[in-house]
Amino acid sequence: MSLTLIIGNKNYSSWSLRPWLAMKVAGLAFDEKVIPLYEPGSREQVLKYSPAGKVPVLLDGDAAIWESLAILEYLAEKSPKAGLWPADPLARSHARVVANEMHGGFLPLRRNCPMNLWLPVKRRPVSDDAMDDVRRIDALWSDCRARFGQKADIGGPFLVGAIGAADAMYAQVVERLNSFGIQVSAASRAYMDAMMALPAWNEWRAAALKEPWVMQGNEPDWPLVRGL
Ligand SMILES: N[C@@H](CCC(=O)N[C@@H](CS)C(=O)NCC(=O)O)C(=O)O
Repeated sequence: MSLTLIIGNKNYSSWSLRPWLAMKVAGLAFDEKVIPLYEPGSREQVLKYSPAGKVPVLLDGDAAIWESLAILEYLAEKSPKAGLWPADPLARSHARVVANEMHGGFLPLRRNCPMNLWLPVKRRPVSDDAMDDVRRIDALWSDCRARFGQKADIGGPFLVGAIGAADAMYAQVVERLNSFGIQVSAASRAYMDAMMALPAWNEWRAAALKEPWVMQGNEPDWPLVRGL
């Protein structure tokens, strides 16, 4: 298959990070095309690839697949050896549960703490409903680690052992909690550290920091000097 992933700005596009990270950790070869979002003409460019007008979009030859979770499912079906979902049925169903909980939820956290890799981010109070989301995510991650972390046949420091689609779905939450300095339990922090130690994570981050686009209200907490 000849895959191209259409993504938004790496600094801001939390949905784009999901399939991008999954494809990198799964070792799937792909080309990428970055469309800077919320610029004049951005929407028209995205609409060339997806009628929904949103990124990410995966192109497989002439076919276009949009919606991050559908892209992950497509990749898992096309490349079963990539191990994006665990082989064990119970671990697999739990990975799908937590991925779906992320896909449809946590709106207050997503609104209140936008993804932004320029550190430190602008200080702002984190709302009570966003903190409710943080508590639920912290419990969900800790529960995953307690259920699957010790299983010798599954193994690995990620949500259901080895890295996969569930982790890809939460990658942007890891980034948000880290950049906003939000405290979580030791188990969740260890999970975040494992995610942020991935070479793919650092590849995305390094590319994000080189991007020239600055979204209003999401400037870093220091004067941004262009060209550095
Ligand atoms: N449910 C979609 C959400 C995609 C989404 O909201 N993408 C944002 C970027 S992170 C976007 O394309 N925004 C552009 C716009 O709304 O015009 C998914 O999972 O892929």
